Amino acid sequence: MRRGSRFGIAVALAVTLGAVVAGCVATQGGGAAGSAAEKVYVKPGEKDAYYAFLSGGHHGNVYVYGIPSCRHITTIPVFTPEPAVGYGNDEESKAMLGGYTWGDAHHPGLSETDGDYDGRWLFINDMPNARIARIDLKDFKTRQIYGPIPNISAAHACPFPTPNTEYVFAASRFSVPVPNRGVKVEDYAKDFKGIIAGIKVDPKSGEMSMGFEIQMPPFDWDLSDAGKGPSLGWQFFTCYNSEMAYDSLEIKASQNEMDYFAAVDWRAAQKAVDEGKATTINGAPVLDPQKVKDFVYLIPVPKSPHGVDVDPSGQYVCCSGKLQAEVSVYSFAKIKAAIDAKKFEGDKMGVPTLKFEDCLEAKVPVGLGPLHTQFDNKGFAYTSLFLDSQIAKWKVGPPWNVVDKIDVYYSIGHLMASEGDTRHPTGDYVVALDKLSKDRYLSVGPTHPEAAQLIDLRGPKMELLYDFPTYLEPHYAQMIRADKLHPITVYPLAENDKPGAIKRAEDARIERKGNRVDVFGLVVRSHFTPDIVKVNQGDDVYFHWTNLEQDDDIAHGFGILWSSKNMQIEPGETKTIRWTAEKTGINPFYCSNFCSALHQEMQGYIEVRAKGSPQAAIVRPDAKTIAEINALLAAR
Ligand code: RUQ
Ligand code: CUA
Repeated sequence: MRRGSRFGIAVALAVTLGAVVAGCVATQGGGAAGSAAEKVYVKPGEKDAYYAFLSGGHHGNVYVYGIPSCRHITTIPVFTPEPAVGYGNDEESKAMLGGYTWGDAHHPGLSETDGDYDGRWLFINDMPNARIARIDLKDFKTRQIYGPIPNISAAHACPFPTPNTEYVFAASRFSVPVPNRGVKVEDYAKDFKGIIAGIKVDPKSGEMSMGFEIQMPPFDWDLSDAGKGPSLGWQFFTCYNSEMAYDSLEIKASQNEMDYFAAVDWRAAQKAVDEGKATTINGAPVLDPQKVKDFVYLIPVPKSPHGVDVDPSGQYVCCSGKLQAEVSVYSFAKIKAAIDAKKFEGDKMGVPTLKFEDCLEAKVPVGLGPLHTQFDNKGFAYTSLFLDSQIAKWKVGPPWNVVDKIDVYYSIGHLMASEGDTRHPTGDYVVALDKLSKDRYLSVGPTHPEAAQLIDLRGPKMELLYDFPTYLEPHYAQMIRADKLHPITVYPLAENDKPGAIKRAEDARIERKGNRVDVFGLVVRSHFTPDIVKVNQGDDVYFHWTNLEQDDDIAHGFGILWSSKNMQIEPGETKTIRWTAEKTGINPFYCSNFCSALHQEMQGYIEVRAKGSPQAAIVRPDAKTIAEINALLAAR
């Protein structure tokens, strides 16, 4: 009902605005001059100023876009198998997925140094299975999936790296018994627990490992952000359902005037764990605030908060109550003073609660349904308004007023500003990540694509530049200056130390032990060595293909007919895939990735003989084949 009329107004407004805008933007001056079309146009052969990483939601992946062109550049497989490149098909990525074929990815988190994106890694959460992945931005590949994190049920407030990427975090969206065991749902308040986890990140390799866990009241822990500047060393987490309802949450969890955000002193938490003050539960060191003190506090927030966002200076913590028309801005100095003076109102399961009035700095009347806030370089904040379908721009600091609003289409969730989570946002763009798109695109049936909208922040007023649809379902996204990333073009062969790697034609071979067959092979334009593989029915065949190319973009594929086995092998890379010879007969394979004029000729045969047929323990290519391959390599 409400939404219908809202759309009606929005459409009418858009039409009017459209007429006005069409008449005036062309005359706007300054660095951001030109029509909206000119501002998003990136000429053929030119490149975008920013990389944007959009979470793929329940698609489990990360989408990479160029901004301002809004061109989709690639999709990085993370929590979900991707047959085109063989992600989840080759043995290494299959092991990394750990048997899961689904994830729900919400929050990309770029690694930071000194509070600015450093372009090394991108972390992202899989909420339901409480996992965090690390993507290496040297090659845009998922390199680690950490988890399921013990005791965490649905890592929504995750990963939100600290300013020097010391930690990424996870907090339980659904509380459950910890350790999980046979209890009654009705005993929720007594037996269920929330957990906040601090996951350490190795400063050199990015490898994640368990740091600490904190037992929290069984609220629904929702979102997080890292302190910086004066609040460096603290991590903040919002929650809803401080009512501790376990059914009909949409009603019962909206009763209290105030819920909370937690402030965690992560250095103190880690120290307590290092001093042996934690209890090990399911392999994780868990701190119980009823026993261990002085590292976690609760601060009241009105009306079912969602986003928590720390401003670039690190002085202010901005929380949005979904059912409120205001952003509550807290002063970290005030929070710290109240903690130091031990001015507590009480406690929740051992976690001291501070007083709202002691910590609040300002209330900003942004509009209905505030969710998330991002920042620019001119002292303004931008808050998404789900119910109003708008973005409100407001002044961080007195008089804490709203200075501009823009309509978005429709129902905005997160928003992403250029370098918007750092100490130095660039203030160029914000992208609205709308939950609905309704009438914005050619219809493709009942489910519409998601709508992302590029908005220019460079002028005095926000200006909508471009709409672009995305596949399901971006939640959060981050945008980093393109000149901070330096992806590799090939994997240097000299550094390839994979166990299955071979680098010379002479080393190509087929080895057999019992019914395990290992094929150590080479791919190079336009040949598989070996291209005839003879095995017996029932053999377990491990193909280890090394791509000897050292030219960028010359990837080869390896696809086996009548199977789900396909993968891509990039220049200089070795990948292993396992295939079982189920039936006797001839089984072709081919290069599935277009690589050369003779790509179509790049194929081979697996001859599957009857069980027990005599086979040599090792088969090598003959001298003639080696000479031919060496000629190919020389011509490469
Ligand atoms: S959430 S629409 Cu999953 Cu980050 Cu706020
Ligand atoms: Cu190799 Cu196509």
